[in-house]
Amino acid sequence: MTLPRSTAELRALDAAHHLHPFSDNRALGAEGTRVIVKAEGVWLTDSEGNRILDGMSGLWCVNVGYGRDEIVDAVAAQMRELPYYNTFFKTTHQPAIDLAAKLAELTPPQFSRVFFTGSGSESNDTVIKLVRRYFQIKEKPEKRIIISRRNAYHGSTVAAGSLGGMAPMHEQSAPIPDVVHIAQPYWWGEARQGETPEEFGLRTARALEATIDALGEDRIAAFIAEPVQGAGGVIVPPATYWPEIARICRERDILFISDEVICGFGRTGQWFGCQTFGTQPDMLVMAKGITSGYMPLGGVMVADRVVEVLLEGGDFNHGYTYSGHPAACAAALANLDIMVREQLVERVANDAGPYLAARWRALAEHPLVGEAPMVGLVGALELTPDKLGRTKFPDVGKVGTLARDYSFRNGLVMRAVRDRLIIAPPLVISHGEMDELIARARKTLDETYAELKRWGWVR
Ligand code: PXG
Repeated sequence: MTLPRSTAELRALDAAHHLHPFSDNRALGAEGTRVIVKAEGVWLTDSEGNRILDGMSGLWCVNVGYGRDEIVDAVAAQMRELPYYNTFFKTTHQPAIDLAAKLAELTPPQFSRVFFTGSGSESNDTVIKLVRRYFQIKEKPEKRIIISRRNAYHGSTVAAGSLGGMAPMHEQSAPIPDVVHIAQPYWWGEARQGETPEEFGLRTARALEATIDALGEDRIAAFIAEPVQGAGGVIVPPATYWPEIARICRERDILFISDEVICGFGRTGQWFGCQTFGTQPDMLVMAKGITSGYMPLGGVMVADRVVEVLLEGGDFNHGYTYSGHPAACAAALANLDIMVREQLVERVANDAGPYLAARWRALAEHPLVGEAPMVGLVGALELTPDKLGRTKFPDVGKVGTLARDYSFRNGLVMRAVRDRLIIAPPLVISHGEMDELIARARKTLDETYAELKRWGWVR
């Protein structure tokens, strides 16, 4: 038996052997990582015994909370019965079949088929191939361009990273051709002075139409977007944005892809974000909340009218070893059972969502907060030295990181994106825990404000 290692030992080994994602690994090694040892409900415990409220559901995924034996048991039972088999070459198995049928039931009516993957990134790579294959079969192979948005996140593989609009990622790995990025609907950060959110929402939506016209509709295959941009900082579009996008997608011969890796499975108060915002996607991208993160799994729902064309085209030469992995599908089925039985989507819409939103939006009165949007159980706090002028701090990201570190010390995981703090807690978070989350967030704002006063960055 191996003895438990001390925190110092774990940190040293981690620094010596582990390259962390999206990290400055030298700085991280010097500073030392936080070692998480267990979790229950919405609470994490680190190797020093600190209990931390997980305001981010891990990485936007643990929707049903930690410690669900039902999922663990379903996975263990499946692994004893059939730990692995593939879904290539004329074979299949019950977990993949049951999950595919379940997803057809839970997703909007245009969907009855799913392509399984292992992650959100793999799902978006799959989307690119599906979209291009669709127009090849329709004998419009010149329709190849996919329109996306700046500051979108669609994953980290070469192709998914290209769909995403993250400049720091593109600087390190040039995007693939035939992806074009338009403006994001980020009113607080990007509207002109005097432009209302409604005006700005229409203007940014119409950038889609203008781009289709400029490049030629005969070259555009699809538009991809997250209902609420998550990793980009929880960018909640003005009310005019989605209806206008929906109109443009209806009028033009392009496919619309809703990337629901974060917004899916109850996060926004409906099963899927497209239902909250009233869009009609042709493909719906899933991962994260499909298993609440207990096992890695992703998928792409493909609308019937697209499937019909794909079926005419014969072989689709694409797939992953772990497409429809039986143990991951078993985790998803158990997870979805919990969501249905405990009515977690309804809970977000009618109880937890409104409860947290009322308290969260009140944080906008804090002198440091410019806006405090929340949809369902996902929200953001824009930190600013000047609310009315919508001014940004110098050295973007410094204040966000400062506040994020205070939050950690206060026992609350919030993520910082630029100078925006964001939360997406598990959908099971209780009223008492939401009160605790708000108290810790408020303390974090006060401490950050006091520090910025010492720096002379606020008056
Ligand atoms: N689409 C969206 C909308 C996502 O949020 C992906 C695709 C890619 O999924 P995978 O499973 O390949 O990671 C994501 C992932 C962050 C953060 O820092 C967000 C994600 C991943 C890692 C970090 O907020 N989202």
